[in-house]
Amino acid sequence: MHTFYNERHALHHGKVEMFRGELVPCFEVPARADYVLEELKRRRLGAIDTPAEVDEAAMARVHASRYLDFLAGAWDEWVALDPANAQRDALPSYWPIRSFRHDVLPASFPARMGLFSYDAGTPLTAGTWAAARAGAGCALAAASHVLQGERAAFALTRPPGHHAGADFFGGYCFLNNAAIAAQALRDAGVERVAVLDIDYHHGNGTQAIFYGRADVQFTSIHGDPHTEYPYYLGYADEQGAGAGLGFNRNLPLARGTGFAAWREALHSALAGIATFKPGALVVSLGLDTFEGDPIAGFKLATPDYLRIGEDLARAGLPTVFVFEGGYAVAEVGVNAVNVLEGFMQ
Ligand code: SP5
Ligand code: ZN
Repeated sequence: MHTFYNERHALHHGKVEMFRGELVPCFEVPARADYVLEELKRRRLGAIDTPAEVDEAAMARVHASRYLDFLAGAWDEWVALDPANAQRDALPSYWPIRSFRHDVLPASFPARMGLFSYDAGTPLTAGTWAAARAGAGCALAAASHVLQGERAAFALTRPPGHHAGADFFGGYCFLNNAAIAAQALRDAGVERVAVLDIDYHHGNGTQAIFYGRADVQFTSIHGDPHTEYPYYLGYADEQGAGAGLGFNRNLPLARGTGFAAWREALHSALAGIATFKPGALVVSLGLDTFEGDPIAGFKLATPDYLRIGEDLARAGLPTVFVFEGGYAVAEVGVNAVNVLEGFMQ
């Protein structure tokens, strides 16, 4: 399987995230991608290419222009607040909930930062924009590769993407790589695209982007939002809205779920995808379902990821894999490549 990778991912390297009143070291670190890259090479999974510049127009098909403009200038605005900020990650402190206005763009940078985000765990750094754009470019290149007739391709991207919505960042995500890939497949003429999200956390950004649409079906298997991040979305009764009713499917599972029950959910998800008869599949490939993950609660073991790849291959669809979460850094490479190798067998 072909991999699309850009070393510029490492330009995004947050120092700290807010957790229970403390700034703690980031879980989403550059070494995650390094481990995956190393394992891809070690097991000779296939060619690894770095795409040329990202297609801006393809990004703008998913994200609001005022959000993209904000991201492009955010670091400079942060540093302009105080030159000492150059040494600190940018984190939001204010959010416009419910009765607040969302149609204003305050002049204040911290106010705009809150308008475009939903948690204090997603630091924006000097290289975030460059890294996120390079990642979106990898997702687009993987989609193109599949459009050219390849069975599958892998976008090895970070920061991850599935928590990012049309106009917000959060959950370590800024640009929704999977959604950008899915939209690119649609725009290239694939009539129906399925997105399957197997990250431990509900893909709230991807769901929100496609919630009103019948042409992109979204299915997610994740920790029950009653107890797990992102808490406010990902419940089973979210089935889509308007034309999109029936094209969104959430399969929340209790914290502590092991592979047997998880795999049943996967088979149910794949049955629903088959009914949709998509022309292509985008997999949001999070590996934080692993038993050793420091911030998640499922109990999947390393060999289970081979079975996941085999099950996904049985769907028989042109497939774009997009890297998402997975924070057991030393194991994330083996687990990710197990899925890809299982798929190719
Ligand atoms: C892409 C992705 O997987 N994003 C996940 C974002 C999760 N953010 C909340 C993390 C909470 C960290 N909890 C630390 C527990 C330490 N024992
Ligand atoms: Zn996750």
